[in-house]
Order: sequence, then structure tokens, then C-alpha cells
Amino acid sequence: MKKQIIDVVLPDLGEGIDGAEVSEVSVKVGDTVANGDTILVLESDKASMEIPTETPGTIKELLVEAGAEVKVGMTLAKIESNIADSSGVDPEPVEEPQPETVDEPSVLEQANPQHDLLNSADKFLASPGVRRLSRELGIALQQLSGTGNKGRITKDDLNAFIKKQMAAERKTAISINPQVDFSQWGAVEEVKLSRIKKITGKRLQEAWQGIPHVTQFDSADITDLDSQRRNMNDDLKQKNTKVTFLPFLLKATVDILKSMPELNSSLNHTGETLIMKHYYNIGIAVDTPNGLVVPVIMDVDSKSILQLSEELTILSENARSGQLKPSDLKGGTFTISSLGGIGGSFFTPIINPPEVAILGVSKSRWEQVFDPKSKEPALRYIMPFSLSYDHRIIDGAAGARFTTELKKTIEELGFLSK
Ligand code: CAO
Repeated sequence: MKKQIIDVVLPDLGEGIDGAEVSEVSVKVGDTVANGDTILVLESDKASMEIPTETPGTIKELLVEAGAEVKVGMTLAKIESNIADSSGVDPEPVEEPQPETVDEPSVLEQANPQHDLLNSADKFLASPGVRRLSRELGIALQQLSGTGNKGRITKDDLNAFIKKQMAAERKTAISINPQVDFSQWGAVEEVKLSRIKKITGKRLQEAWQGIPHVTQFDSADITDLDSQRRNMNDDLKQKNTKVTFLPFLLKATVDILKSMPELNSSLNHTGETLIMKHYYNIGIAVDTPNGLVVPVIMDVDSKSILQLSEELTILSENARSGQLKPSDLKGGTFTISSLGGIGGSFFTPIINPPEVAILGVSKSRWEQVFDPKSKEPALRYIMPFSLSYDHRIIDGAAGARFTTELKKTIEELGFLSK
């Protein structure tokens, strides 16, 4: 009976994060760990994350140290598993020849042409571990060149292939920027992009290229809303706090989303169905020194203006100090991006997938408008706003209906008494 040496590999971190810095190594060589024990703590620009092991056993080797940059798929440590291998075959290194039992293909795999390729992988020399991993990752062994004994495909070959693919993807993503020596025309300085900028840049590019965006513009008279807000802020003076327009806009938006549920939906991954969500979690674009992040306020419909204001303050402070947790960034159904505190009138926000629409709010201005009731010009506080929507899901008529209804709701303030 021999014990197995298992590689602990950095799993997918979600939210488009493909790497992070090790802030703490929580174990040392010789430590005994149980399933779920934290072995590392990682720090990305968005959040800190504990990385657990799924293998109970003894730490044999640590391959990273505090301060190191790690990438998804990288081996972090080697653990001598407590679960003995009863086959009597030495499982380390994993390249050792072992009989392979081919799992029954799942329904998904049967429908997948890639599955034929993966099936004919039997002709190639590789250990069961490598075969299983390649199947899970959807990589056909035919695509790899084996560097092991007699051309055996090793785990390192698989890792090298993944790295090459990732590098190729990165190249495609930046290929629109030709290599130019800008210094030939004057002095230049090269500045590193923050991790957030790199992640959001990639996601924004994908969203902009992959989603047919249409943007509908409108504006709302927020003179009455502004006086309501000022009254509220007068009452809040003693508490040394105040409310901006955003909590009101959150409530008004959810009011409309309830009557137009397709704007609160997501396209299923097959593109065949829409997932209608019966909850209203609104992402708020927050400008931070490191770039744009979108924390989510959950269940906006069940919270008061004051609660939303407090939550908004906490989330935007945490976003700016890099204290957001991964869970703060998940589960959104619709996003609001407000540039109202800065300036400009109208912009075309980019949808935050898998959501299907985003509201962009611009700075309000005092304008002379014609009052249809008094038939006189009147000075009113006008807020410009834009709705970008996924035209695969939302028709132009629905887009215009949304902005018209939102304008009406903001002006009539009915949502405040609900
Ligand atoms: N019209 C007029 N004034 C507005 C306004 C609007 N539409 N929106 C906000 N303001 C005012 C606020 O009321 C506040 O003034 P008072 O102090 O007198 O109340 C001031 O502008 C500053 O507000 P704020 O921006 O600090 O607060 P907010 O709640 O409106 O927004 C947050 C919070 C986090 C969204 C904002 O700080 C932020 O980061 N905005 C940038 C988001 C961004 O970069 N979006 C672009 C992404 S690309 O699509």
C-alpha cells in the first residue's frame, strides 16, 4: 500500500480573476491538513480569498511563498494523501502507466463534437489523472505533444499547453494595439495597468464586442425629488449623514424592473431560454483609484432609502479601499452607473453580462422648461439618463418604454410611498 502525492492546484477564482498575490502561506511542510483547511490566503485588487485543500494529508512540499504571484492552474503545494492507494502501483510521478477506465459520457458530452476527439484519446499514452484532467478541461490529448517516456503526455505538458493557449488569448485581446515606438515623437513613460483595469478591460471588451448594444436616452425632472431629498437630509443633519440621488434611483429602477421583468433577466448559456429573476440585486459602478468595480446591493426592493444609502456608502468605501469580498461582486441582476457627481450629459454605458441592461445617470442641470400646466416657462432641475440594453433580448419599443416609465416614476415619486 503506497500513499499518493497529490498536487494542490489554484482553482478558478471567478469574477474574471486569473491570478493574485499570495499574502499568507497558512501551512508549513510537515503539517497535517484536513479537507477544507486553508493553505493559502490570496490578495487580488478586488478581494482577499482563502484557498482550501480538498485533500486530507501531510504537506510534503510548498511551491509558493508570501509575495509570489500565482495564476489559475498553477501547482501550489504537494500533499501526501491520507487515502492510501490500494492498487500497489506507485502513483508519483503521475506519468506512471495505469489502466484507464473510460467514464460513461454525459448527455452534454454526447452532444459535443469535441467528445469524439476526447474519446479517441485512448490511443495516446497518459496517466488516468492526466486523462481525467484533460477531459474536464475539454482538451483533446491529440492537441498535446508528450515529453514523457515514449511520448507519454504528462501533467506538465497539459500545463504548458494551457499556458500557451492563455498567452495566445492575451495576444488576440491586445492585437488591436500595434507595437509602436511612441518615443520617436516625444518623451514617454510606461505605466503598469492595475489588475482591476486589466480584468475590467477584458470583460468590457468582451461585452462590447459580444452584445448588440442599443442606448436609449431620456431625462427626468427631478426638482420635486431634489426637494424631498433635501428635506430628508435636513432631518439627517444631527446624525452627520446625508442621502444622494442614487438610493432614490435604485428604488425607482426596481419599480420599473418589476413591471418589465425581461430587463431583470439573463440569457441562458445555450441561448435558447431567458432566466427571469424574481429578485432585484442592483450593481453600482464605483470609481476607485485602481479602476472600476461593481459591488452589488442585494434585494433593493426590500430596503428603505436610508438603508440603501448606508449600504451604498459602505460598499463604495470598501471598493475604494480594496476591502470588497468576492460575494459583494456577485448576483447582480441590473447595473446603475452614475456619473452624476462628476459631470457630462448622457453617455453610453456598457452592459455588465450576464445582465441585459444598464442605466447610466448623468449630472442634473437647472433648465428653463415649458410647463404644460401653467403654459409658462419654469426653471426645473433636469437629470439626463441613458439605458443601454441587449438588443437580442430587449426590443427598441421595450427600451423606450423603460426610459419613459422611469422618467414618469422619478417625476411622480409614487415609489416613495410603496
Ligand atoms: N445630478 C446632480 N447631482 C448629483 C447627481 C446627479 N445625477 N448624482 C450625484 N450628484 C451629487 C450628489 O448628490 C452629491 O452632492 P451632495 O453632496 O450635494 O448631495 C455629489 O454629486 C457627489 O455624489 P457621489 O458621486 O459622491 O455619490 P453618489 O451616491 O451619487 O454616487 C458612486 C456614488 C459610488 C456611484 C460614485 O461615487 C461613483 O463612484 N461614481 C462613478 C461611477 C463610474 O465611474 N461610472 C462609470 C462607469 S463606466 O460605465
